[in-house]
Amino acid sequence: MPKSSQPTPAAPIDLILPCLNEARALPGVLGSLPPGVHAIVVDNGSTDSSAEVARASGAQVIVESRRGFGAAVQAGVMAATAEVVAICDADGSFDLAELGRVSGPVLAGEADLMLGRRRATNLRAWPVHARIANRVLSGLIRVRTGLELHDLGPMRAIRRAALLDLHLHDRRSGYPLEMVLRAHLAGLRVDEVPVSYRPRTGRSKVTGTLKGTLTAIADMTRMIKEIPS
Ligand SMILES: Nc1nc2c(ncn2[C@@H]2O[C@H](COP(=O)(O)OP(=O)(O)OP(=O)(O)O)[C@@H](O)[C@H]2O)c(=O)[nH]1
Ligand SMILES: [Mg+2]
Repeated sequence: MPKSSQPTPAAPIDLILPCLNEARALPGVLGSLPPGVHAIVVDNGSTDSSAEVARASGAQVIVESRRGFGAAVQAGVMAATAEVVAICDADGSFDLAELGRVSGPVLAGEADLMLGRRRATNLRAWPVHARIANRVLSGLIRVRTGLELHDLGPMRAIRRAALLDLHLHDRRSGYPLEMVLRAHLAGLRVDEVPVSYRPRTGRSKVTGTLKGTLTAIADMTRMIKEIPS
């Protein structure tokens, strides 16, 4: 058979799923993995059966005892081996059938850091205060960087080596913002593509709670001040 007619191997992507008590959501999330995507669930101290459910659904499970979104994602990055890593919440709020929109341009070398710009599928998906906070933050990022970003969404893709080279140090909810600002500073091509945002499965921990929202705002504000333009 001529070389060109051989089937192309599935694109090797490690999908990092930070997870804190998402046992209810995981079967749906892991049941919708696109072909060629290996799931790494990072159990961040869950007290429910997240780890068992994730294993039973075929995912690789690693444990990060240090609490925080950034700590969980970074542990997943360290455990990953694929050239391209994708990141996604484990709460069922994203449709993994759309992951290729985000990872495709990175695999094709057309973007270095691709973000999924969230488009709420209904009003319950994204509380108004979180939407407003996100819009203000995106505006600050546009002014600061000139990047045409409209969301700081958690569904992302980047080459693993490029992410490690950014030496991110936030381990809480400033991590996604630090990634964008440092990627821009490093000269990486940062872009966004629309993805659906659905109501999460299970109880809200961040955007639906006052403590979670305030912590996220504090972490992001610190990050904006800390990183040079
Ligand atoms: N909040 C929080 N989430 C974590 C942590 N570690 C891992 N996660 C996971 O990170 C992802 C994002 O957290 P979410 O709680 O969905 O945050 P959010 O989408 O801003 O807000 P809600 O969905 O309303 O809770 C989920 O998959 C969590 O399970 C942590 O320390 N705190
Ligand atoms: Mg969520």
